[in-house]
Amino acid sequence: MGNFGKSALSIMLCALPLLYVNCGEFQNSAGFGSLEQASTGSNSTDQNTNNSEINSPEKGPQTTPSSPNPEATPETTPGPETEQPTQESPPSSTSYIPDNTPLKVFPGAQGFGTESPGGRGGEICIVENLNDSGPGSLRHCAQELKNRRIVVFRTGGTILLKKPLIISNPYISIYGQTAPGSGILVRSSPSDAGGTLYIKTHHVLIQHLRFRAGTSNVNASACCRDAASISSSKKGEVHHIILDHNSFSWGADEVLDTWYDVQNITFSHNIISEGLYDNGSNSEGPAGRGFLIGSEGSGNITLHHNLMIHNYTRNPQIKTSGIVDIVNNLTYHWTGRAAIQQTSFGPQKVNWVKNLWIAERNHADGQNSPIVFGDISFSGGANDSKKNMYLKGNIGYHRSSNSMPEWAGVFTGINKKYNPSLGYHNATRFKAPPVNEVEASELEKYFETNGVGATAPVQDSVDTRLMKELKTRTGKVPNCVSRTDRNSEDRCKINAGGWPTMDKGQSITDKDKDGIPDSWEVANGLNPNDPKDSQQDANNDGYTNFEDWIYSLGF
Ligand SMILES: [Ca+2]
Ligand SMILES: [Ca+2]
Ligand SMILES: [Ca+2]
Ligand SMILES: [Ca+2]
Repeated sequence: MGNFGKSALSIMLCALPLLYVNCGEFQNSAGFGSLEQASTGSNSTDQNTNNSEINSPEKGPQTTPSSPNPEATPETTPGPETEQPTQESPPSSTSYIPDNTPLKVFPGAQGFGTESPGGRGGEICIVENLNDSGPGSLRHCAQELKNRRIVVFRTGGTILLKKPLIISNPYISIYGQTAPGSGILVRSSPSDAGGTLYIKTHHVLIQHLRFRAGTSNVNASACCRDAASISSSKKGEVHHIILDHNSFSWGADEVLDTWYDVQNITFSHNIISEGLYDNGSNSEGPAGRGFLIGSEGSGNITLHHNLMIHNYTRNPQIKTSGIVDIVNNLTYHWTGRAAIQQTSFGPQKVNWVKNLWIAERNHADGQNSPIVFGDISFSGGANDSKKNMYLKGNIGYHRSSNSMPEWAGVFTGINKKYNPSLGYHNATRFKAPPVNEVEASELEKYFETNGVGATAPVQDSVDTRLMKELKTRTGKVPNCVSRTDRNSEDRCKINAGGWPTMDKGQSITDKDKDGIPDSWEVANGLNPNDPKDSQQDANNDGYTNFEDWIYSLGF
């Protein structure tokens, strides 16, 4: 069975809610093909390092006997598909901007897929309560509505989902910065097994939302509990996704991932934090994984100016067969591997440009040492190929300055520095849209100055803590609840500072419900009693009046 079939099989199986347990078992199976295991066939080298990452599935020798075919299994799955994807709806008739617009999804957007209209020109859908579903809920606007749509918030607070939020209808922009009070946090239910957000369609923009999964009390089901996952079950259905200025945390599989054939995606200015380490309900063992980009068929993906913090491993892990442009991302504090490039789905084209990895002060967290894997751990396997990584200006534990060779931070096994004669590095950058760069050494300052994560309307207490921990070089990978007390405590309440208090705030006045507040309409020559004018373009710059308003907010 080819890779296509393998992935499709596992997706189909894991898509069935009744087979959650099987998903966990699959996760525990192999197919993770690190170079050292591929060459030695055992984890003895790992054991010699007293390294607890031997329990991590990405190192994968611990196959589960009940798994029917270890090689048929990716280490992650896109999670439950509790609803069938709907047919793509035609763009709303109110839309005047063609799909093939060269206009960026927002002014200044950079990276693959940012030439997208998102929900531009669509119906304004107002979230005015914190309910799981029903009129006025986020689920109604994001999941149930089929039209091209723009989602705005008239309340702040925490939305406690009863089941995952699944966006499978295309052409949508969700603007968390419109929320009053503390803004919006989306949280998974402890009594549900799935992840928080799944994106399974095209032309999606999400800004300034917080997705924090948290622990699940459902046994053996945490395999798919990401804070957010972009995944497809069909070639060509998922593309043009832009996740900008969001905060993702407390996933039990990864915190954030892409899986299968997804294209033209940009992750910018997000915080990906605190993958839950010993999540208790996960049969596969310790996780704490950050950010995975996979798998076969996926490509044209940009990661720029993201902060990964307190994730045990995968900061990020690139496991695709297409171009991935990784620019100006900062990782602080990991305890297994920092970044990983893995060729198990075919030859790769990965640009690593001016990224920064900062080890925690003591270089250990009672679990592991980050030093033995390098700043970028290159794991090959059956699909090893030449010239599949471009390296420029990355700074980490092993490459502390730009006077060192570009590949100084790359390792190909435990304590095994990359030998340039292997020829994995490419002399030129793989073709990708331009991204404004700073030097890696300037990144911390850049984030302090410009902010990162969901900063609007205000940063929540989780991100405030994380930024302080970065600055002071403190903090831990959360190990919130031991396996024995899984059902008795909310581990994130114990070890990760607790769920933040999110104020509802005071809604703006928007009489005609066109998304723009009355005051701004009056001040800018629009009509606060005309619901149509927000989707027109008074200054003829291509962006609607609604977008002109929202980007005047400065977030
Ligand atoms: Ca996952
Ligand atoms: Ca209005
Ligand atoms: Ca109006
Ligand atoms: Ca305009």
